Amino acid sequence: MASLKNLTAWKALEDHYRAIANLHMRDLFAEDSGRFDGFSLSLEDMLLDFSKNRITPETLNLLCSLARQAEVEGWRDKMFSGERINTTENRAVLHTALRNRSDGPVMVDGVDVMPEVNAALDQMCRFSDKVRDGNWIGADGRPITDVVNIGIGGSDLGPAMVTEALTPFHQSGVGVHFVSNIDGAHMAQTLAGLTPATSLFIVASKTFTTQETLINATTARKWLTDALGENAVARHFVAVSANADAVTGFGIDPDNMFLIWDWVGGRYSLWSTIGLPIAIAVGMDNFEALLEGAHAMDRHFQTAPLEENMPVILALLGIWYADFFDAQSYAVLPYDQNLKGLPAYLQQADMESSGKHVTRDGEPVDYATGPVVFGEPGTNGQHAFYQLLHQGTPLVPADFIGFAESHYPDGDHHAILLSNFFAQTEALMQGRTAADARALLKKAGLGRKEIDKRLPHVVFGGNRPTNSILLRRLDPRSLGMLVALYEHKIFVQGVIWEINSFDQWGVELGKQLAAAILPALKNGKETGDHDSSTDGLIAHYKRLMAGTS
Ligand code: G6Q
Repeated sequence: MASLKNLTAWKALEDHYRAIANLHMRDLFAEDSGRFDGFSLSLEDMLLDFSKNRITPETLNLLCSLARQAEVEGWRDKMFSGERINTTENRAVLHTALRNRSDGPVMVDGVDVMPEVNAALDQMCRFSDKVRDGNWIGADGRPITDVVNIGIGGSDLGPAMVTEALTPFHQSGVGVHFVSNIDGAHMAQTLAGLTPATSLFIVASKTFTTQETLINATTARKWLTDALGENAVARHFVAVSANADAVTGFGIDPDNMFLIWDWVGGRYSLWSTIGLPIAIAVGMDNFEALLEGAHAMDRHFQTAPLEENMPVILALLGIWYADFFDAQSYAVLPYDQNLKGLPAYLQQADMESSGKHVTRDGEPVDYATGPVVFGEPGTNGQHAFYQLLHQGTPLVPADFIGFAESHYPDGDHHAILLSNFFAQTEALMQGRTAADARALLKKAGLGRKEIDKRLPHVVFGGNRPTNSILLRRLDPRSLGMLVALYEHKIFVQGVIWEINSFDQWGVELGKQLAAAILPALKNGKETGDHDSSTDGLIAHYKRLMAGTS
């Protein structure tokens, strides 16, 4: 059995929870005019305001003791120094080496990986410059106008999110597209707008065995060779992978392969050559600024005391709600349309890392681990699911993320956007008391009877926790800091929950199961191999396809 609950800090937090669970943040703010100063941190332009949480200074002390007793600092040092902390896959976890902007070495098994990392960055730089400058010539002599990244999961979500987030920094007329889904619609609809002679495909797959990516790449290859012939493949396909043999087997010139290493986890790989589409879209200077932002957060994570350490604080608050308040989800709410991919990105980063039910030693956990992550950009979410955040029965902690400056400053859009951000966090914290609600209804001209009837519906309990993350503007550096902040938050939670945050056996299961059913869909083989529901679905599919249903 896991040992977390035996830690003295855990037991103290259980007692403390009972003592403060019914405190209202409204009162905590009223009692302490310095609450914002006491519960906020900054790094460069990034402010983390965590004062609107159900905590007191004692909560924070106890949570930091928990982090110390769980040896967060020791595990952090193991990660940064290249120890094989991903034990089920026997791998080091070194996405931080990819953005190591210091001159220092990073050792894996006694070998400094930095020369290889820097060589890969140089290769990315040369190639992305060529494509953007029109010097990478297609089979018929024309320059590339469109790049299609074919990948899925970690080989898609990170680069897609960052490329979109940095839209104001796109440097050239080269369009960058992402195809991930095995659903033929995704590839067909993307290709429909493209010309073979001016299209370049990046096949992004660390393993180069992922079914979706290989099928999509095969479809793209046929589309290309039907128009331009087999010889065109070398000019129109490049690969990002750790599997050189499979890349060559697919027909891609090894000179056009960008290397990734087994110590880079898929969902932590946007900083690697998997970021090639980002570099093509925004240029290598901006890609390096992204790395530098992440490196600044790495340094902060490594050096700041736990009490002042942003990722540690975010992680501890997440544990406070998941394990003591029984919150089973949390919302990520970017108040920036270009960051609309962030919730989906963090869904993978967080849920694939923390969706674990056994400890690193394989013992069942007897506490909650990773919550469900969801979100939408504000203000869209306000008109959709915020109702539940304000008045629903579950407690849903939320992270609000915004930027002081807009890349699109015309009119009042941005001030209105941010006023919504701030107002929502205030309302979630304050709620609306019965007295205020009554006064409001009275002012609207309602009679006493009608007021009594409506009152329960317009009262808001408040006391709903939020973190506010405010930065100057969304740019490569601030985005790097933001993403690294969440990566380290996830890491700290994994250490405290005693889980391996870096494997993903659930993904592997999906890969195997589909392979087992495909033959039954493709040929006339009778079903009967599966449970009655799965067999029933297969049989009904076949009847529909045969026109007999
Ligand atoms: C991420 C996971 C997973 C992976 C995809 C694609 O951490 O491992 O999302 O990125 O399954 O894998 P390939 O890059 O090997 O195609």
